[in-house]
Amino acid sequence: MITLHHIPYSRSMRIMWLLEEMGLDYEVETYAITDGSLRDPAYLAKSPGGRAPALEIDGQVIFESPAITEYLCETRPEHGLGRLAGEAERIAFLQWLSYAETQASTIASLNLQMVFLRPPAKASPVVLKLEVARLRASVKVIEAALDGQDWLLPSGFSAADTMLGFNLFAVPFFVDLTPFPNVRAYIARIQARPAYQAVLAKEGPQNFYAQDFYPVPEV
Ligand SMILES: N[C@@H](CCC(=O)N[C@@H](CS)C(=O)NCC(=O)O)C(=O)O
Repeated sequence: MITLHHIPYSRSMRIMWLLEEMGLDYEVETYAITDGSLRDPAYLAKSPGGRAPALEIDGQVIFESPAITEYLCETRPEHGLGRLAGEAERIAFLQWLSYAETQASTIASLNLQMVFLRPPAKASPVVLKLEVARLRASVKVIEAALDGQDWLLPSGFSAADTMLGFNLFAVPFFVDLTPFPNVRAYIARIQARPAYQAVLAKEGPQNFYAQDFYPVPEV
């Protein structure tokens, strides 16, 4: 049995979505960032950094969503969701897996400052402005990549989309997507996928973001 160690609406959604796209059976063990469950020694033995996702599969445990994604694609090539060594889009595929984490690190920083910090702790408006500008710049890259194509790779949907597409759940809380029509159409295509809808049905309503949009306070 495959077991996904999961925090709802976190990066582990990437793996849940990929498992759904592959039609694999899996169990879910759920954690929360704030209740100490990620610091349980039994969990730290699986994911030493106390982060999610971790995936138990084929008699081993893997942490880090890009590594899990790559492993699933390599060991289950029949689903056609990876671009394996020697294939034409291999380099682009690997780049997008890593780029998803480059962008997610900015989202994580904004989540920390805009959502988790509670008074009297106060985020720096200067840092927030810089981080939002960095996130917007990272969206521009996706906008350009999607010019004339539906998915990140010209040949069609792949696990690059499950890695990076997940980020686009969070991005609209911080960046106005009005100037990014390709990205908005991409999000609509993601939302239309049955596997993505299955993930949302399992997750239930998100209660992480309390506002529709988090504007940067005036400097
Ligand atoms: N690079 C890792 C990042 C994993 C990560 O930081 N996950 C977050 C949830 S999105 C987490 O577990 N946070 C718990 C914490 O920071 O204590 C990956 O892509 O799997």
